[in-house]
Order: sequence, then structure tokens, then C-alpha cells
Amino acid sequence: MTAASPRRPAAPFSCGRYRFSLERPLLMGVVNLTEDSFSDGGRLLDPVRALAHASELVNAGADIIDLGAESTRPGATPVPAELEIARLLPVLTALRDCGAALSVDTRKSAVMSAALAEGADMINDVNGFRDAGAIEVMRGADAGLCVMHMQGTPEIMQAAPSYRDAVDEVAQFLRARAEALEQAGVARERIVLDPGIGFGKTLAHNLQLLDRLAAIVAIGLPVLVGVSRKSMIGTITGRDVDQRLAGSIAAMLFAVARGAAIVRVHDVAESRDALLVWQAIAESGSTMAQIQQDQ
Ligand code: HH2
Repeated sequence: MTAASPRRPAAPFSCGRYRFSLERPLLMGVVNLTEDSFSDGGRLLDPVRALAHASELVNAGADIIDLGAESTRPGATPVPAELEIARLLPVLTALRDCGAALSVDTRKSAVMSAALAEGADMINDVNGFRDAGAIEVMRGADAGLCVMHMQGTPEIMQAAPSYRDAVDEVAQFLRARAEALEQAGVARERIVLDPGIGFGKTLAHNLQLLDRLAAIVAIGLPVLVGVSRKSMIGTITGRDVDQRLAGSIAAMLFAVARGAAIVRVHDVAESRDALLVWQAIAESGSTMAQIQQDQ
């Protein structure tokens, strides 16, 4: 990257069997083993189909596969830990040598523990490791951690999200959670932060968080952003969930231009191409901002 490129932390991200240099943005591909995820619910509950889809995403260029067995869409019904574990373990085992790091998207310490025992390289917690015992479980492992911000819980989070200043409050929360994890003995190089686009936020909050992502990047840890197919894209474009690819890619590239180090996407092949083009331009000495200024 050139001097004019966005500032991403120079330190590597240590994630189970993997150590990512973060010289280029990483692609995290989403595989939802759920009945009710907003974009692919019910499609991948069958482990054979989930495996085929995950392999497709790896072949398309995913660096990390994020397996989720409980939807966190607004209004989603919680899934018991035993069912989450039963959905996850066979897929985790079968994917072990797929060539990508394996992340598990869960809020429950019992699920974290079972996933780590089965070789998960990373735990992605939309609740920021606030479940009782979550920090304890993570302290004893070498897996990466994605600490996400969410106001409220999925059941009620979109009822009336409210902030004094969304960006300040999200940054403060993420800084405090990272400090708590570090104080508990989790190495800093294992932690990434995520503002949680769509989790207890209005469209205006989401836009502010993306526009002022630098305030989160300034904390000094890698930042992960998930905008793929989300309702903010639907609200802006008027498109249904299966027609949000172009909008998702626009928001993803904006996040990367603002310093995101990892992007969580459903459409890995298309996102990879978009990132390669973006990166080629950024490395040639121009930034997106400069190009826009010149026009
Ligand atoms: N978004 C979703 C789920 N997990 N994790 C992180 N770190 N960041 C995100 O933005 C994020 C996340 C929602 O997307 P999806 O998994 O497709 O839907 P659902 O929660 O309905 O399964």
C-alpha cells in the first residue's frame, strides 16, 4: 500500500492456525446453518449443502469461513446451545482442511468452547464476549476474536435504537471490551473489532459509522465490517435481499477505503473481484478519495 492508502494496523492478526499479515483486506465468507437467516435461511441447514457452499466460497477466494448456527437478524428467535453445537460440529470437522480459517459466529460460551475443541480458528461474537464465561473460554485458546458492538439483543434491537453519538459510543464500547479481554490475558494480536452495522442502529447510525470508521480504526486494532445484503442496502436502493449485490459491494469498498481490514460477505467471488480492482488502484498511488476529487 502507498502512503496515501488507508491506515490499517501493521500488526498481524493471529487466528488459530493462521497468522494474517493484513497487507490486503481479508474476505470472510458467510455460511449460515440456520432456518431463518435473513439472506440464506433454510438453504444450508443440510450439512452436505453447507459443505458444498463453504467449499465454493473457499474456491472463490474466502480467507475465513464464518459459520453461524443462530440467526441474529432483527426479531430472530434464540437457538439453544445444544442445537447450535449439533449444527456446527459436523460442518467444522468436515471443513477442517478446506484451506480457509474457520470462524464460528456465536454469543454463547458453551458453543465457543465446543467449537474451539473442534478446531475453530476464530470466534465471532456479535455480543462482544459479554456472555458469562466467554472471556474465560477465550483466554485459554489461541483463536482469533471478533468483538462486535450491538445495542440491545436481536429480539428488540431495532425497536428504537438511540445514541448521543453513535460513533463515539460504539468506539468507546469496543475499546473497553478490547481492554477487558487484554486484561484477562487475551493477546492483542488475536482481537479484531466490528462496529456491528445494523445491530441496534438506524440507517443514519449505520451511515455515520461507515463514514467515520476512522474513529474505530484509530483504536489500533484491525476492523471487520459486515454490510453484505443488509437492510441499509435495501433501504437505500429499494432492492429485495437477493438483489443487493451492487449496493453491498459499494458499501464494502467504502469501508475498505476507510480502513476496514476484514469484510464479511455472502458473495465472495464478486467481492474478491471488486477488492482486487480497488487494491490495484490504491497501490498505483491513487486513493478513492483522490479519484473522486479529480472528477
Ligand atoms: N452480521 C450478521 C451476523 N454476524 N458478525 C459480525 N462480526 N459482523 C456482522 O456485521 C454480522 C455478524 C448478520 O448477517 P447474516 O449472518 O447473513 O444473517 P443472520 O444473522 O440472519 O444469520
